[in-house]
Parts: sequence; C-alpha cells; structure tokens
Amino acid sequence: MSKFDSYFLMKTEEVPDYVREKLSFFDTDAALECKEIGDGNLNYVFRVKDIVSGTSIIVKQAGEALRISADMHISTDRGRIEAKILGIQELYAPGLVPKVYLYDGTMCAMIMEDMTGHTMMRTGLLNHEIYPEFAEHVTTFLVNSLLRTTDVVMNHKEKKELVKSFINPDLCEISEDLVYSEPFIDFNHRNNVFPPNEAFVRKELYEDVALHLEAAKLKFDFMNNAQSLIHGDLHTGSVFINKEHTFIFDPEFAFYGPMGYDIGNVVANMFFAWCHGDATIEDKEEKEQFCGWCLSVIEKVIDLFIEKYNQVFDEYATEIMAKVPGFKEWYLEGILSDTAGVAGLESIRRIVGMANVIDITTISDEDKRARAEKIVITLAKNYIMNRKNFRQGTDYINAIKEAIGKFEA
Ligand code: SR1
Ligand code: MG
Repeated sequence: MSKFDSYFLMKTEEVPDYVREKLSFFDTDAALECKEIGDGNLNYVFRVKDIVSGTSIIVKQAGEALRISADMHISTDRGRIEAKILGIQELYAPGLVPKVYLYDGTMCAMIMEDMTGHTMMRTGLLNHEIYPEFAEHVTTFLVNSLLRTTDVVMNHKEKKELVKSFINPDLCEISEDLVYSEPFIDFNHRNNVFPPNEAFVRKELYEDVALHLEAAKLKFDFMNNAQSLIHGDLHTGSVFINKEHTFIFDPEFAFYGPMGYDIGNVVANMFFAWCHGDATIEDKEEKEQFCGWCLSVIEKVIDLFIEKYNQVFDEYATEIMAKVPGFKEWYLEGILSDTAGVAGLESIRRIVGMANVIDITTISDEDKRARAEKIVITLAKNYIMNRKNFRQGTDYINAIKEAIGKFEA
C-alpha cells in the first residue's frame, strides 16, 4: 500500500516522494528539492531537482477544480489525453515536444522531461526576445502532427480509434464557451471588458449579428469537423523556446477537430506580442526590429505551412480519393479559411473573454491598451468575416496594416 494509491492533490513537499516511488530517475540517495512553478489556468506543475547534480524533472498534476476559478470543475482525464497525444506528436514531429516518462491515471499526474534552457515563449516575448527559428519549427510541428493524423494519411479505422480515445468533452466545452460563444453573447456574465472600450465592444461584438452568425458557423465546425488530432490550445504559453530550439507542450485540450484551430491560435498570439511591443518599446529601432519580426512570423507561419503541407501531402497521402487532382488544393482552402476564422476568434476572446493574455493586460498606459484592443478586434472581425480571402502570408500582413491604420497612435 502506498499513499499514492488513491487520488489526492499533492502538496509541494510530497512530490519528491511521489517521483521516487514511481520512477528510478534520480539516485536513491539524491537530495531533492521541489518547487511549484505552474502559472497556467488549470493544473499544478512541479519541478523536482537533484540539488547536487542539477538534474530535474517535471510533475504535472490535474486538479478537479481549476486554478483560474474554483467554481469550474473538469474531468481529470485531461492528463491521460495530454500524455497520450505527446507520445503521438513525438512520433510525427520528433524533438519538438517534451518526453513523457510516466502517466499515472490514479493520481492524474504525468512525469515528464524538464525543458531546461528554454523559456516560456510568452514570457520571452514580453521581454521582446526574438526567436529566429520559431516559424520553421512550429510549422514543422503543425504540418506533421496535424496532416499525418487526418484521413488523408492515416488508416481510417486507426484514425477512428484515435477519435474515440481523444473525446475530451469538458475541455472542448470550455473552448466552445470561451472562444466561440461568450465573446459575442456574454451569457455567463464572466467576460472581462476593459472599461474604456465598453462602448466599442458593445457595438463591434455584442451588437454585430452578422459576426455572430459567422462565429456560430465556426463553432459548429469546431464541434463537428473531426479532421485531425489538434493540440487545442496552441498559444505562446504552450511553447518553451530558445534561439535554437522549440518545445510545444500542454496539449490537454487535444481532440479531433479542425486543424486551422492550432494554426489560427499561433497567428493570433503572435499579434498579441506585436501589440505589447508596439505599445511599450520606446526605442524606435528596437520597436521596428521586434514588431517587424512578429509580423514576419505571422507571414511565414502561413507560407511555410502551405509549403510543408504540399510536401507532406505528396509524401504521405494514402487515401485513394485524396489523390484525385484538385483535392489537395480544395482541402488546403478549407484549412486556410478555418485558420483565419480561428485567428479572429482567439484574438477576440483573449481581449474580452474570461481568459485574457498578459501581453495586453500589462500595457499600463490606458490609451495605448485601448488602442491595441481596438486594433485586435477590428483585425479579428476582418479575419472572421472574410476568412475565405486569407490565402497567403501577405493577406494577413495587409489586413494587419489596414487595421493599424484605422487607429492613430
Ligand atoms: C478555464 S481555462 C481558460 C483558458 O486557459 C487555457 O489555457 C485555455 O486557453 C482556456 O480557454
Ligand atoms: Mg494550458
């Protein structure tokens, strides 16, 4: 019998014993220290470290109540989903996700590689760090993890087994509410709207019924299009990075959904980084460098995705009807429309929804923050309403420039 034979939420001091019991990772006589380092909305994340050798490991445990709100309870099965998808992603995009050493369904805890030498990307971006390889790495990850889990590539029965295994109702419900519904109709009364922008938000989001209709169509696509095994929450807080290497992690929102969801999330979050740089960097040259890089990432993510999509499709497609001339292009068009639509939805929900991003909320100058939010909302509406017109990186750049031009600095 062990105290870890039935579920409880671990305290920091209990985690080293847990690791010793479950894994022979550390020497038996190693002196271990443990710190809780999680800053996400859902889980508890601990770093356990051998004080002498410096070797470390991560333990991530799912609690029944969420950190962001004690009133919200979701299934701890999300840990199983996360551990399982990380294994699949490692297969298709090797080296771009952390290694999972163990998943324990009783304690709903995962023991995984510590991504030492990497910084959480959102933190790095807030310090206006540039990551020259990010667009290359993230598009390799996206194309391989997404296209290779579709019916285009995968055996259909195997894929259906995965669809079953990745049914993730509680976490999907969070996205259905927070991304696709509440930013337009605040029926749960938990939106965070920046007071100086209340009138703008009312007119542009709450009262725009044409926008509501497009959000509704996208919501039904999210709920019904079991296209590929998506990460489901690929914002810059789900990336650990340095100048040479990228890790994509935290895929607990994974399920079989539209692949544009992941690509659109990356696009939207890179623009939040632009907003922070634009509002807070004083030196003109530094601002141009950082903000210019953010835009180049957005452009490259789209263009490199398309380039790699074509390569991976040609190399790996197995479905006979997917090889019919014209199908590859038609399928890509759908992905690109979804990408623009989701880029818009993610942009809007992080401005007015329940879960905001610190890239925006830490802009201390009220006027600058209000301007940034208006730019994001205006741009996002264009992405959603005209999503069929976003076909290459420059379409995004032109739309961004147009939105910025509407609001004088
Ligand atoms: C209630 S959870 C709020 C948000 O945090 C996660 O990272 C997801 O983005 C979710 O929508
Ligand atoms: Mg997360």
